[in-house]
Amino acid sequence: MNKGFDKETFKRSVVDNVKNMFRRTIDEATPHQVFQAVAYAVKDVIIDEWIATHKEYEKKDVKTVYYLSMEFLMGRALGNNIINICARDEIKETLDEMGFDLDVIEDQEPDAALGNGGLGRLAACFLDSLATLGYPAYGCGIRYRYGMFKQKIENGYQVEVPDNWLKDGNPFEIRRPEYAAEVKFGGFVRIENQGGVNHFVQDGYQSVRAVPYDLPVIGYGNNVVNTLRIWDAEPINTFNLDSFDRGDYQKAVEQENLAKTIVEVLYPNDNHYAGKELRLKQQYFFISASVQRAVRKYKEKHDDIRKFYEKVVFQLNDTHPTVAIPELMRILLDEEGLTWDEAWEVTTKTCAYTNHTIMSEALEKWPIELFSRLLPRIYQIVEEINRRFQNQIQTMYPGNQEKLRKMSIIYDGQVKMAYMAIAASFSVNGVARLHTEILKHQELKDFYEMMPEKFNNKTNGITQRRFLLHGNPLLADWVTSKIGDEWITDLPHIKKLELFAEDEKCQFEFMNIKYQNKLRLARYIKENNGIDVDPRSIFDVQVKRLHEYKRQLMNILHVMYLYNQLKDNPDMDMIPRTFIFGAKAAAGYKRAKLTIKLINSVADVINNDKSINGKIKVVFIEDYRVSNAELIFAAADVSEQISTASKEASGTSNMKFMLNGALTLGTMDGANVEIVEEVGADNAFIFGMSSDEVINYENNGGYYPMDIFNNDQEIRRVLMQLINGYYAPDNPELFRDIYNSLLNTKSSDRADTYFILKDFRSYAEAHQRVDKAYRDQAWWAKAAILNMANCGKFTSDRTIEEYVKDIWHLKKVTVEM
Ligand code: 4GP
Repeated sequence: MNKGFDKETFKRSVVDNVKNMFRRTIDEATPHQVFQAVAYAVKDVIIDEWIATHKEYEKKDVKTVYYLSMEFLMGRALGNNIINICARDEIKETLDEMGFDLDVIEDQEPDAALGNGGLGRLAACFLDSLATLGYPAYGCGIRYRYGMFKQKIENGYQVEVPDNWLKDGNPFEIRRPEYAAEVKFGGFVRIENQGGVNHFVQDGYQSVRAVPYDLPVIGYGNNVVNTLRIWDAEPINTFNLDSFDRGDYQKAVEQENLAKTIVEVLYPNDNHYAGKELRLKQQYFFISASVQRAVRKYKEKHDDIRKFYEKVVFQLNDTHPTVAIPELMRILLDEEGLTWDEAWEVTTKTCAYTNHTIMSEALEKWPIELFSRLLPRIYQIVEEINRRFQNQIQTMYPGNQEKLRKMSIIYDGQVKMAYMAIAASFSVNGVARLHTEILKHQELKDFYEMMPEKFNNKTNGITQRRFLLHGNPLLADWVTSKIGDEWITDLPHIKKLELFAEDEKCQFEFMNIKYQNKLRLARYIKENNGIDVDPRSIFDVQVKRLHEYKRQLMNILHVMYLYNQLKDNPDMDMIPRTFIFGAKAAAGYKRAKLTIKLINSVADVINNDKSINGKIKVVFIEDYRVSNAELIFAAADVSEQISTASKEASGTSNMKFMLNGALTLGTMDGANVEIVEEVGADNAFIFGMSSDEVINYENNGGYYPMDIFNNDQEIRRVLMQLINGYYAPDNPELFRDIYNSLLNTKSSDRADTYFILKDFRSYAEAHQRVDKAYRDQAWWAKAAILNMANCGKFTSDRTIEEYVKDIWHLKKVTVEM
């Protein structure tokens, strides 16, 4: 209940907005226009709280975290904002009276897809939790003109369509030209001696004007509104005749182009580094603007820049924002006149770094040539950071050349961003217990040995406000009816559901709600895919970015195997299963895209085979994104979390499924380990090699998948179907690359790098356990309720409290209205 909400004011506001913005009466407005009008009306409701929050921050002179991230995968704002101002019922009713359906209006909003996957969505969940807990925070990122591409499936193939999310404007954003900053690229560094002191001046550069747009991040029911600040680029001086006259024509054009291209598009890579010059420009662009602004803001109230870290902490979301380190050094040295030691002390007390992946292809390494050409002054500073860091290594490990070679920030013609992040941060964290242990003892072993005190774990979390309260209203209401609504801001309260796990009536209610949600998803699938799915079948779901290590391939190979069994024995006793996939592949990731084609080809054959009586259906949901994810989690029975053990840093969809009462079918990887610890191995389906086993094989050159091919007829049959045209009659060679990746030892990679065949039998056996378990509906309902009851640990509220306590040291603020 929102006490301040007034129906009549809101109605008037919506009607007036339609008039003022579109010169239409409300009954003439299109659904999209109504969406805009409603969004502006909601903005009216929160604007005073937004102002009040920042007044309070200033009054209290609070310490603030700046969450620096190339990605914020926010999804839609309207529905979430309405939930967080606690006015969902009121606004729904008001709109009903006006003849509009809130769900339809929400559907008009494009997703803000300024992120790829886990890392970007985590940032969005963190912002929600920070505001809800009342901590002073800014998210700082880029206002990409085009976000994550929209995925179309044409003839089974992924086609990327530009995501022009801003084409109708963004009702919630506010442009803040008063905070614009200049960001410089290229040129050279000149040393100017003024009164015996050397000054470093960048000359001959190109520059752009960074202009921030602020988006409100609303805390749940607490009047706190934080800010996500995303930077747009504009030319410094719009292209004009002045510069033409001065003979600067070329430069003026270039600066205009730079401004246009720099924020044009999000790189669509997940767990992978693209190494493109423009990407480094994007990084420095938003970092320089954010750091400059943070310093300026600090100086408005404080005289002593050497105490900057008392009021500011920068959290680096992976290595993408690591140039914040030399950029802060630059400002402190060149603009604030600090000595190196003073500047270093401030910087190393301000910056903290989170690692999100051990995938080696994700490690950012910039060629010196590129880095120094683009950021000449920053490069000088990195060299000095490296020189001093090398000295430190030599002092600790005298004469150990190996250490120097392995740990240098600059080595082999490259700048290694992760090493700089570790050397200069006061905190280095992984995102699940197992992941942090692997960082400490494998990937970053040398660094951990040298600076163990920096390393810590922060197991990821998710916001229950979006992923249960908003995404699954039926189940959310049911939970509240049983245990009250404290879980909304204190998820561990959900433990009380345990009392109901054995209660037959509750089990029945739970299963009925799940069924309603499956119907809702079935309707979505029918509308979007034209496929009929049976809501009484088991909904077995794998939704996440497409990546070899996540092993969607193992999933579809298993579907092929199951289908073979059914073909041989049409009367086979099995509970009908709907295998649901959703995944975008990076635009340049060939094998991932071929895997999407394979899934769709298998779907085509199986879904059209009448002889199996609909016992298996395969659905590839087009354009998996935050908004349809909410429908998918609500409807899932089985959550596929099947990465090769040791490869998935944490995973967060595993937590969203659990929150919605799905059972995990997974490996002991990432946060699955902690999920199983909370809910008990009996209430999950665990299979496959452990991370130790995987790492062992890797250290010893892998294994021989050919042995499996030779000895296991059923697996061989599935693999042969990849190359005999079974699923591609027109082009039997179509899936040859996938076949080769699993078996061919000639290819430069190890065959079956991700141990798909090695884990296959154990995976198939786990699927049998699922089938058997589902037959006992009472058992299943109980296990599902227990999953919900034990997901308290996985709220991002808990994660944020840990960051605050161990790393950020912020104080909670209350905002009275
Ligand atoms: C992801 C990890 O792959 C995932 O396990 C983790 O849950 C998530 O970050 C949030 O920490 N990494 C990326 C990436 O998205 O691009 O490296």
